[in-house]
Amino acid sequence: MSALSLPSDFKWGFATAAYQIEGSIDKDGRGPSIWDTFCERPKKIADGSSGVTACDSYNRTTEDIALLKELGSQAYRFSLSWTRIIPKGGRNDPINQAGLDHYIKFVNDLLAAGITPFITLLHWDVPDELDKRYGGLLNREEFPLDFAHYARVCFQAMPQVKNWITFNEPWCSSILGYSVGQFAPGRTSNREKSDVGDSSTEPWIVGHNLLVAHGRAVKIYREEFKPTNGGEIAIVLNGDATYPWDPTDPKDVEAANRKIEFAISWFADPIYLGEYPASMRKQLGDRLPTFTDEERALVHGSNDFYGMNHYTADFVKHKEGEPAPEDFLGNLETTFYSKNGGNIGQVTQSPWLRPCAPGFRDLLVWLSKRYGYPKIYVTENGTSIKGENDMPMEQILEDDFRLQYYDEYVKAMATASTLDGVNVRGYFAWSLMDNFEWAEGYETRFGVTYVDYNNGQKRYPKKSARHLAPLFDSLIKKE
Ligand code: PNW
Repeated sequence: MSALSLPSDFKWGFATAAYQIEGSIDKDGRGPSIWDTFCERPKKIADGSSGVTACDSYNRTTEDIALLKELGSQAYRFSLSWTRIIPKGGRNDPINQAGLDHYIKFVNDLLAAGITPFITLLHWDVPDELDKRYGGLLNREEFPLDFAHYARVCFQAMPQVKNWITFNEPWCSSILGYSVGQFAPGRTSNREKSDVGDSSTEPWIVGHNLLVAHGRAVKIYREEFKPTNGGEIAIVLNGDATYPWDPTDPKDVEAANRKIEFAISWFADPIYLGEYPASMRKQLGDRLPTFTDEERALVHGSNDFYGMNHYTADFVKHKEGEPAPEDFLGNLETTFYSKNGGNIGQVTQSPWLRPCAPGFRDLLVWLSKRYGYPKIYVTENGTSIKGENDMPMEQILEDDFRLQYYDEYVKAMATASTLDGVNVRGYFAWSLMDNFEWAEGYETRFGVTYVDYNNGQKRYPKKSARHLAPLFDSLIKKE
């Protein structure tokens, strides 16, 4: 066990996102995002809630920084609310200095506390005005140009920030926002959920536009800011580890690989290899956009590091016959049990999440092999707990299930670093505190810190919060 280690310059900390924690949606001139309007629609959020107050972090930056310090966090990954900085979002729309000043101060306060900021430019809260003006993420010309302008405003205002992330999880924005309709803006072919949307085409267009917008922002950073400020920039991708349902069936083995291609390589292949995966082109044909030469040049080679969000694993069973037009998995199904009675992991509060730490090591190796052993920052990892929200507070604070999840996942990552040559250099636990868990509202808690929503958003660190500092201290090599 003591043979496991992480590199001496390894950084760890906690992660959050603006809409999930900030609240104060009208303060200091902030404009509405697609999540504000989505939450107002009936039956979109499980508990009928929204980010109106959330954890009130907009008004508690000092308290949040003190919490990070107390827990030993060396770095903090958070996102900016685009509509605080440019309330309407567009490149010809006014900049809101009050919103920008808020983040400049926050960054300076973090640095003064010795905490390294990792900034996500967009964690799903697209300006609502851009959605209404030209279809938001669906617009291949306008959206990348507006995003690139917003990115430039942020780079310019915060030269002291050396770690930038363009987008969080384009898979979720595309598939959950434009195929399943479970996330904003809620478009889908399912007419019980939405009057508008086409699940067979829109998610692939949105994914393409996010890649191009990412590429545009990276080009600006590298040409206009990196030479003087230094610093790095990348996109964050999510994806599960996979195992074949029947390891002796070559079709299940292939399907398990194809599931990762449809989730991760959809974005990572264009970035590292310059083209969409062959498996996706084969299934989707011309529903998957084709890169123009200009677009390809923007996207290919556009990551300074690999940003990895990872939570779970699945067994994968291939499907026979033609996939449905709205299929986004790659003509396969996922299961919790394998043919031989294997169980992927214990249930949590999140239907899609079951802990399986060996999968973390396996996926780190898979990614490293396919993309040439890039530097990896794990930008999210964590778990909910079945029934946690219904427990008395004393019991919530004793979150041994979460503590064990972190212990096993961090050790699996250290194993990949020590034994497999994986170049992992940073880790962020999701999340610093319980927060607005999107379509699940506040019923699902992912925090290492309990937030008492009924008593002024007061924060109470859970047991898991105090486990990470000694754990990383035992693994990170001393100079
Ligand atoms: C991530 N899935 O979302 C997000 O980046 C966070 O904002 C979120 O709070 C966290 O994970 C926990 O959910 C995901 O259905 C949401 O596979 C859904 C899925 C994956 C990631």
